[in-house]
Amino acid sequence: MATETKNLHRKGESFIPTHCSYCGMQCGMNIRVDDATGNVVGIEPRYEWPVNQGRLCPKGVTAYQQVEHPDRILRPLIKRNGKFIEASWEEAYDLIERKFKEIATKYGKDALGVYGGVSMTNEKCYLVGKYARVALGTKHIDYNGRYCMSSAAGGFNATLGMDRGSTLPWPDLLHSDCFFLAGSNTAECHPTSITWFWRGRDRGAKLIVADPRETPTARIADVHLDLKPGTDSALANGIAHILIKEGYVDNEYVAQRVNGFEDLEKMVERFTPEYTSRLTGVAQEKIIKAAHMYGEAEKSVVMFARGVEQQRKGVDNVGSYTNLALIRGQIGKFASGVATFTGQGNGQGGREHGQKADLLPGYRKLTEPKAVQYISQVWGIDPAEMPGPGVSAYEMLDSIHQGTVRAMHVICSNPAVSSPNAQHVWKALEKLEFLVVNDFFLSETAEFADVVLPTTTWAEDEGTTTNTEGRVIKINQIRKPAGESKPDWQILSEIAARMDRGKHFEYENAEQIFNELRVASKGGKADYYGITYEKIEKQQGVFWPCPDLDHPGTPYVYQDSFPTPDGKANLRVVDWQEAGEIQSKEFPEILTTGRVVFHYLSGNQTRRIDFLMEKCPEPYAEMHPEMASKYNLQDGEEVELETRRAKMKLKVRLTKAIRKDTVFVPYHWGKELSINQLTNPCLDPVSRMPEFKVCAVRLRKS
Ligand SMILES: Nc1nc2c(c(=O)[nH]1)N[C@H]1C(S)=C(S)[C@@H](COP(=O)(O)OP(=O)(O)OC[C@H]3O[C@@H](n4cnc5c(=O)[nH]c(N)nc54)[C@H](O)[C@@H]3O)O[C@H]1N2
Ligand SMILES: Nc1nc2c(c(=O)[nH]1)N[C@H]1C(S)=C(S)[C@@H](COP(=O)(O)OP(=O)(O)OC[C@H]3O[C@@H](n4cnc5c(=O)[nH]c(N)nc54)[C@H](O)[C@@H]3O)O[C@H]1N2
Ligand code: SF4
Ligand SMILES: [Mo]
Repeated sequence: MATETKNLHRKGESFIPTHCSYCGMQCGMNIRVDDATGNVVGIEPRYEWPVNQGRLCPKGVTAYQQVEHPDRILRPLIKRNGKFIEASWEEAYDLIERKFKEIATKYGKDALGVYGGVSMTNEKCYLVGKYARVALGTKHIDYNGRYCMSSAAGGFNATLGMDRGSTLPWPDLLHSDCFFLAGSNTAECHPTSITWFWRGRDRGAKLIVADPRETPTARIADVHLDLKPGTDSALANGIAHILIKEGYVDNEYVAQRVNGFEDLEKMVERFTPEYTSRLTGVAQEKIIKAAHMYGEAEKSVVMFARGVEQQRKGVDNVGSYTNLALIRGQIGKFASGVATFTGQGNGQGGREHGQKADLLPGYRKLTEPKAVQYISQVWGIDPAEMPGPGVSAYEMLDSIHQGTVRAMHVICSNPAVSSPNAQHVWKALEKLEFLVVNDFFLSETAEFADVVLPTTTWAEDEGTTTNTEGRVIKINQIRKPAGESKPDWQILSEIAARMDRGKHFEYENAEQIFNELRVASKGGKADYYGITYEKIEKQQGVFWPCPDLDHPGTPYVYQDSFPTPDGKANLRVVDWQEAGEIQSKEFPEILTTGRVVFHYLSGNQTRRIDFLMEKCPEPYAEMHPEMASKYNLQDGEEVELETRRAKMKLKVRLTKAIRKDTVFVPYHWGKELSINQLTNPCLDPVSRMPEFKVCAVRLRKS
């Protein structure tokens, strides 16, 4: 446990420093604990923490209310005759052992699937990968980050040679001259970041926002590029065209550090402002103004999020925007570069250490024999036993329909709400012969389960996460686990023992797992070997890569070269392509989905917090009054939205802050309120990211 400090404001209380349970900002906060009961009673921001400097958002200030919440699952649940009955851990484990062994014997080990998540610490995420491959022996493992960071990962790997979400530490933003934000609603989704832009603007920095909606983020922009959903690579190519034509290219940087400039120059030749405007729907003057603003800035940062990534061409979009920073010579320098906003709390670390279908710890590839050899030795198994690469999250759920995966263990995710084409996914979950879910609140996915295992919340265990900057930080244990709940690492280790693999999972605490992870990541791209719990505490976090104990960590990556075979970055030269589904006579409008400030992801955590539900109780269809009048709809009336997959009813919310051809619906609700019933499971060919951000929809007054 971390050092406690007495709360000077309230007698009988202590403060324990930790970080928020929600987004990738991982804001620093102190949890208030009642000394007499040991219960969590409140939260206060940490002023000394460099990323949020005393600020928290509405989710952050209420995060503590999860810990003592009456909805917590306190004992294992087993479904009998369609109803959950409380059971002992032994009973639950007996059943899991019997079913997993039966199914593996009958259909092979690959019939077992593991579906992980990155609201967990690095220690737990690492162990989920090891559990799938060593305890269950299956190749079928993937995780919810597939729907989140996979296109950023694919784009950065291809252009920069490595997948670290940010090339610079956040406090640098204070010194940047221009921010180019694409598909990020920072004000609602990474609220404590927006102040970095406000403070920048106070000293004259410019803000450019590319978003089909005039979000609270776009409202403060110097230029708002209100593009049609699905046209990002066209917009980025159009900006590159102007930068090249008007002499904004850093020729020296490009000559020394970048491949593919001539090809890019040739390809973007046709992306004149006129052509770009026609494709994207953004006025030519705005495109030109944005290009000049970005081109003239000495220190600029291109930043993006799911708006550009959750598309069939998410990887291309990431590459096309990264091109801008590369031709301007911005990457690897102070207060400039490129960054994607990490979504979930440990969206960065959780994708580095082997939860992904094709990756082993430290970003090692399962397809590389040397990597398999090394990790097998760390895990104490024969390399021949290591399962090969599996398939992506949506494909794994889909494969249940083919009988490929027959049992599944979902750990820290709610795919019944978060997956595209949700009704198809519900049928798959129903079809499973056996489903185990680890969660602390009964989720829509857990309702399909045969066994639900109660886990601890983030406040009841310790470990590390890696924030949006790439800074590895420490989550501290605040109180003892509620009821009979256990940390995920302990549950997985105990099931491993039941699967006769206990000797590979002998851990007494999270730190032992971290020490194994350090060794497993050693020599990989995401090298954590030099990071220890003490060092994190001493240095306010440690940026990876950190290859040895004397190494201070790496706040700035790519200062001298890129981790590619020739040390140079590769421009992504891609023409623009249509979205997977485009408007037609039958489905004439565009549907896009995303978030609101008051809810988090599938909503399983935030729909239980009174304050947040009062602020935003249900989903709605946000549209322009001109679109509404076409369908004779008024504010507050019910509209039926229908896509090729399903239809549902929602209340209309009118706003002029959205394109006239686009409907926006937040996705934080399940069952009949789930907009994912309508979304398109069309996948990016590289990242296997579904196209949550664009599909064709029709409206009917209901
Ligand atoms: N309040 C809140 N905060 C969160 C979360 C949450 O659920 N709630 N979740 C966290 C997680 S896991 C994530 S991944 C992040 C997500 O953070 P963001 O990516 O910022 O959030 P989204 O609302 O998904 O999408 C951002 C914007 O993309 C725009 N957009 C839609 N289509 C397009 C397009 O084709 N091109 C462009 N350029 N923009 C488009 C939308 O209008 C939206 O404003 O937030 C994190 N923070
Ligand atoms: N239409 C549409 N769909 C989307 C998106 C979109 O923009 N539009 N965005 C996608 C994105 S970016 C994301 S990240 C996904 C998220 O999708 P999900 O992963 O399904 O969403 P969460 O609500 O985070 O689910 C996490 C679950 O784990 C539980 N949990 C939290 N911490 C722990 C823990 O430590 N251990 C265990 N065992 N359980 C824990 C929570 O209670 C919750 O039930 O949704 C995706 N789906
Ligand atoms: S910005 Fe993210 S990390 Fe910070 S308080 Fe809000 S949800 Fe938590
Ligand atoms: Mo996400």
